Amino acid sequence: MISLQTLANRPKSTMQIHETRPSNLPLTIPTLSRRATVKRTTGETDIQVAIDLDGTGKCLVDTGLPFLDHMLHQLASHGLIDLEITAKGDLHIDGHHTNEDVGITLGQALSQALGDRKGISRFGHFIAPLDEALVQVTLDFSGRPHLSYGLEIPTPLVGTYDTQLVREFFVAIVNHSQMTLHIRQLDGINSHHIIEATFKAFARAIRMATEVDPRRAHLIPSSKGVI
Ligand SMILES: [Mn+2]
Repeated sequence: MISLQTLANRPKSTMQIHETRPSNLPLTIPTLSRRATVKRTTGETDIQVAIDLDGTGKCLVDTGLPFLDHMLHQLASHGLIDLEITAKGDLHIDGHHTNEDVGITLGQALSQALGDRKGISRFGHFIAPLDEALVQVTLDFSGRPHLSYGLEIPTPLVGTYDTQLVREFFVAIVNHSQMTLHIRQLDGINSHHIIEATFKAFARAIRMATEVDPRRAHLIPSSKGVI
């Protein structure tokens, strides 16, 4: 059996990703630039998303849907993702198109920022509590879009936000980032708490899945060699 001391004394040959960092870059800028900007304009909405997966949680979002903005702040803050989103949508009809198209554009930006998925952990999971609410999120940047949605939100509205839009948002982001996503509500009474716990768990699961695994930093994390 290998002792912990033996492991600690091993040469750190697997940490090459740090050693290949150009010396003129400050330490806060990762070797891999995992940023993307996507602009999407339709007859219904005009959306721009800028994302940096190696951010610090800076968030500047204005979608016209205040509760969605609040959730996107959770995503940035707990995912350590820098996020800038502006959306101008047909809110005179309702929030449906804007909510969905923010999900689509964010999914596209996430996919672009990840590129060929080389070096990432790929899988992520988290269980987040928010007071009485408890939500489990499990995801895989598999290249195969799938959503299992297990939330039972007890009220039709949170503030002015239609709670049916939560599922629509995740459908959009799953399809356009090609992610497998399972959301399970383990507990919860309050609608705001249930949705916010979901976004917190989603953020932490994304953070886990997008972290670079130094043991295979230059490899695509699939036995097939491609995602
Ligand atoms: Mn809140």
